[in-house]
Amino acid sequence: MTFDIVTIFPAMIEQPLAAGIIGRAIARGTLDVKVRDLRDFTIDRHRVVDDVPYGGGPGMVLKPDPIFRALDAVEAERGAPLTVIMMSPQGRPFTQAEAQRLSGLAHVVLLCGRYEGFDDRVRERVTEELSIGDYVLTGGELPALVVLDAVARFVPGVVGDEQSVVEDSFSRGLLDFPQFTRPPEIADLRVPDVLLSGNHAEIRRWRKREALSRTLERRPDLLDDARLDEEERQMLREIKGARHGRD
Ligand code: J9Q
Repeated sequence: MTFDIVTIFPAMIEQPLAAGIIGRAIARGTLDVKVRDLRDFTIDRHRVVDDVPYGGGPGMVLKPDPIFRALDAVEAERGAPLTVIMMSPQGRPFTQAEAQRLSGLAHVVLLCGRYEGFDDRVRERVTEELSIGDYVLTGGELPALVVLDAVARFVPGVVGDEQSVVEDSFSRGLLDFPQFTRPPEIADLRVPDVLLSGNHAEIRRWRKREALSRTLERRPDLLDDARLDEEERQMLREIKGARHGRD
């Protein structure tokens, strides 16, 4: 899968992508990421990418023409039509389901905004507008990295253990169960006995119950859409019953 990322700060993208699982996938050629410096698509001496807003007001707006030229260049290389994703607080919420859907595409272009945003005419060339959450950032570079990371995990060969991607508990709509490793005791803190018992049926049930009670405690909203089996629905009733009147 190929990503083209259009930004005025290529270093913000390049350094993080060189590390870890994504870095290895790029080195192996499983992923191809091309970072495009928006200033390379200006045609004036000073490589200006922004301008004052029509109608006045604070801040600067990203000029449309360098973005149009950048998208023309990507289109010439990758072929039309492009999937162009604009990172913006006005976008639809980016979710795990969106990540999986986008991983089915051969190429994705990520546009990173800055300042007060893009000239609105850029939206003519945009196929999707995505937000990673309701907070104010200085630009779309970190959101673009978030989207790339979540999408790339679904590309075959990126994550070593294919099974872990599909079985990831968040993909099932629940929070993870707690994990432990050696030693069995540290500073008087013990690993739960069941995990040392070797009883795999018990361990599986304990993990289910922990994932359910954590989700109920911390993110009850997730339970509305979670895909639960009959055993999990029964456990959830028990957990709710045991908690009754305690909160
Ligand atoms: C470009 N705050 O915020 C949340 N999702 C995307 C964004 C964002 C921002 C500023 C610029 C994207």
